[in-house]
Amino acid sequence: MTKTAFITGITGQDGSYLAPFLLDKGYIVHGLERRGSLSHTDRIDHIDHENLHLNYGDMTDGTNLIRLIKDIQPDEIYNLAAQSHVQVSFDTPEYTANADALGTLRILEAIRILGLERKTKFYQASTSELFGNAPAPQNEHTPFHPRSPYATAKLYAYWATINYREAYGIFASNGILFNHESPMRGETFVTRKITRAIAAIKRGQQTHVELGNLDAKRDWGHARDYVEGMWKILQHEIADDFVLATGQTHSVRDFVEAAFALIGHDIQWQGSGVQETGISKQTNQILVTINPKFFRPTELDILCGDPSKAKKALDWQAKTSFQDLVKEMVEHDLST
Ligand code: NAP
Ligand code: F7E
Repeated sequence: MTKTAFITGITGQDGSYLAPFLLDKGYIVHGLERRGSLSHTDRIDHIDHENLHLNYGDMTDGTNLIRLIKDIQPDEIYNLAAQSHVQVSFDTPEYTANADALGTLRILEAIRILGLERKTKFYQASTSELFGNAPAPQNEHTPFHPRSPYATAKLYAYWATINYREAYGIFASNGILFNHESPMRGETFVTRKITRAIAAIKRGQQTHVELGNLDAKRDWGHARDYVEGMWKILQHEIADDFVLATGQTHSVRDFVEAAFALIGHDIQWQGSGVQETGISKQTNQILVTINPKFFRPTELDILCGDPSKAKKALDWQAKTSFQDLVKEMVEHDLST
């Protein structure tokens, strides 16, 4: 029987990988599209498929979400929509809570109000940001300590998902995903900011890139691998919560060095604090400077996930190495 999926956040990075993944599996895919004065659908415009349908709506508009879910009657909902930028959440905490925390509640309530508790499975896009500065490696048993308005909103959504599972028997699962990137990554997240800057420097359109904390460490995987994990989480025999991660961690500094090496610059670091610069060994150009405006009021020093539960229960593991991820992103930005 053909399954129907509803993806909120279909126009984002993960949605743009998940939609074709599900279409290839034979799903009918509905997505939530925000109306903007300019189009938001660049990442999925290339998907020309009769089973892909976009519906206008917003995570802050509960009645519309109920109407859509009533009409679509989804077998699976992937709740990917969110104000997903940690630094922006410090400037927009109320909106972030509305979209990320209450938005999740609105979808769960829609499933309950419409009597879809036994039909519709629910995937919540939870995050390694929940762990805060808990010692690495972090797994499903690591205590949470959110350190941003984004993470506190996502903590509410995480627990709402579990509460609706326990209270109403909804197949509702959290994927606690560590950072995952791709050529489709938003341009102000640090990896894509670096790879886009490299392409602009190579073309002579920019001299250097301004960054914040170079010493933060993240467990970076590829979005393509992680959307398969989302699907596997909803195919598991019981609803449960899973960490998806690579199990390896690299600093922002490591990412800078790996990315610039691909265009022939070995970075040498000079100075410290806000005076630190990254200089090309080959040309002596200053390619990296520090701008304190990219520092956060509270930072996460090291994220490194332990994905062994997902490996054992879901037969899932990250396939793309850090080096291959950096290469794919740099090559994409150099070619566009
Ligand atoms: P993204 O690229 O920022 O995409 C976010 C999506 O949410 C976009 O489609 C965006 O629409 C939509 N959206 C935002 N606010 C909305 C609203 N009020 N109503 C309706 N749609 C709204 O994020 P991503 O990297 O794909 O991440 C997907 C999800 O996983 C997010 O929930 C994120 O918090 C979570 N997550 C991401 C990572 C990661 O490393 N990527 C790790 C853990 C968890 P527009 O296109 O119109 O802006
Ligand atoms: O920052 C540091 C920054 O913004 C990574 C989201 O998908 O993953 C993402 O959140 C690190 C931080 O991602 C700049 O301080 C240095 O330590 O790329 P990011 P994030 O905050 O880790 C989690 C798992 C999510 O759930 C989120 O939705 O890089 N950093 N210099 C910088 N970060 C940015 N953005 N810009 C800089 O110039």
